[in-house]
Amino acid sequence: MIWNETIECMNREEMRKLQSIRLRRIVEHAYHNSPFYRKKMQEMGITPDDIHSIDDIVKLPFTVKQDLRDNYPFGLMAVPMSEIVRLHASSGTTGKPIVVGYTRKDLSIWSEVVARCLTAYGLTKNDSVQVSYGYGLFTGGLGAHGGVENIGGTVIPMSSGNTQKQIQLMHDFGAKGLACTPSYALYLAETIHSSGIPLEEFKLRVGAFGAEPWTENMRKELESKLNIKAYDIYGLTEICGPGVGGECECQNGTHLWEDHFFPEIVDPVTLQPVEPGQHGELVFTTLTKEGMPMIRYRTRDLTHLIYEKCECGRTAVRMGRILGRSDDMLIIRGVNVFPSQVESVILELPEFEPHYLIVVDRVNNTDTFQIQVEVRQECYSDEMNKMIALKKKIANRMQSVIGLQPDIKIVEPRSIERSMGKAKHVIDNRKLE
Ligand code: ADP
Ligand code: K
Ligand code: ZN
Repeated sequence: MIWNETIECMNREEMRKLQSIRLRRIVEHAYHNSPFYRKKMQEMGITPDDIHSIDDIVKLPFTVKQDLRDNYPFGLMAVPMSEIVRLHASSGTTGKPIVVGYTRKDLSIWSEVVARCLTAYGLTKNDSVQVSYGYGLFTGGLGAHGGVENIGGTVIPMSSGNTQKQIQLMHDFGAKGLACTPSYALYLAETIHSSGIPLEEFKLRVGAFGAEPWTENMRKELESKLNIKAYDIYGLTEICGPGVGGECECQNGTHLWEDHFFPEIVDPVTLQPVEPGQHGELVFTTLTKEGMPMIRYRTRDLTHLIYEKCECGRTAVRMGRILGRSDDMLIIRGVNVFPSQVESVILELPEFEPHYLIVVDRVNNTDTFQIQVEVRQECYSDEMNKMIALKKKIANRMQSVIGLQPDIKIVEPRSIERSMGKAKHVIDNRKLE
């Protein structure tokens, strides 16, 4: 099933025409209604008249997170506040949060794109979906919520937390879909297994997981633990929230809804567009957003784009898995390390639980690199030799994947903190210096 076949399966030439019309319109809107963008464009010596087609997008200035901070809270709004009907903000682990405002139309587009995702996962109005993303300023909860209502499904607005109750109601209400972070899905799975309720008594079939990077190995883990199909949903507050893209039944890339959010991949250093299909930083331009248009917004997410038509019939461009945010990349003894690489290795090895914590520090001018990981109860042993062999096994595998030998600390099952939202996988004590 396809929610909006005309758009999702539009041929590329027509899509580019549509994007061209919309780009011109959004640039006009931003230029005339947002002093921030007008100033930026004037500094580059361009006006909306320089934009003829989507190819001209490269003439436009980039926007970065710092621009949102510098203009906190409402400096980037391009409509009067009377037109803004909703605010959201991202967690903003450092400094001021990022605030975004939506008009009525922006909200309806958001629920349209989430509806496309949910339909691609096979959900319909006959299904109920438990939304276990946090509700509130975070876009996850209300974003997924709007999409479920739009397809006519039954929303179970749980928000995150209260894990025992989540399990109980998921069971009693017969939720077919679960929308939450992959980390929380893992925690919910663990809780179901220890609850003693047989998995067969749950109607769960579909996971809509996102808001943080996750790996193919994590997908396999969640699918087998919950007996579901686990699909990716991608988004970020600055662009609208979850639903900027979603996977289809092929599970072979995340379709981006490029009639609303135009994606580019640029080299994060030179900021030049990369060759088609190459990896780089994902950049979005919102083609229809009224409240707070984003022009060439640098996401910091590293991925690549796939332009071939998908087996599912959709032509909408696909994005490969996100390796991580460039901000999350650790440089340890000169080697680039992504938490997702560590996750992937841990999930390959059956002796370990899929929970881990990376601890980095600097001792005597040298970086230390520790990975704490839980060993499965069945694999735990009092015999030193066995534990040492296990440590060696995982350390060697890390060495071959990352190119760096970590110090492995095996910890007791359930000792690493579980996450109900975005998991925190890294403690970098070097930053405290
Ligand atoms: P914050 O920046 O505070 O985390 P957001 O909720 O806006 O706030 O986070 C958006 C970011 O989350 C994205 O830029 C991306 O790094 C990450 N993200 C969201 N969905 C996914 C996904 N499906 N896969 C990988 N990363 C994701
Ligand atoms: K996120
Ligand atoms: Zn597809």
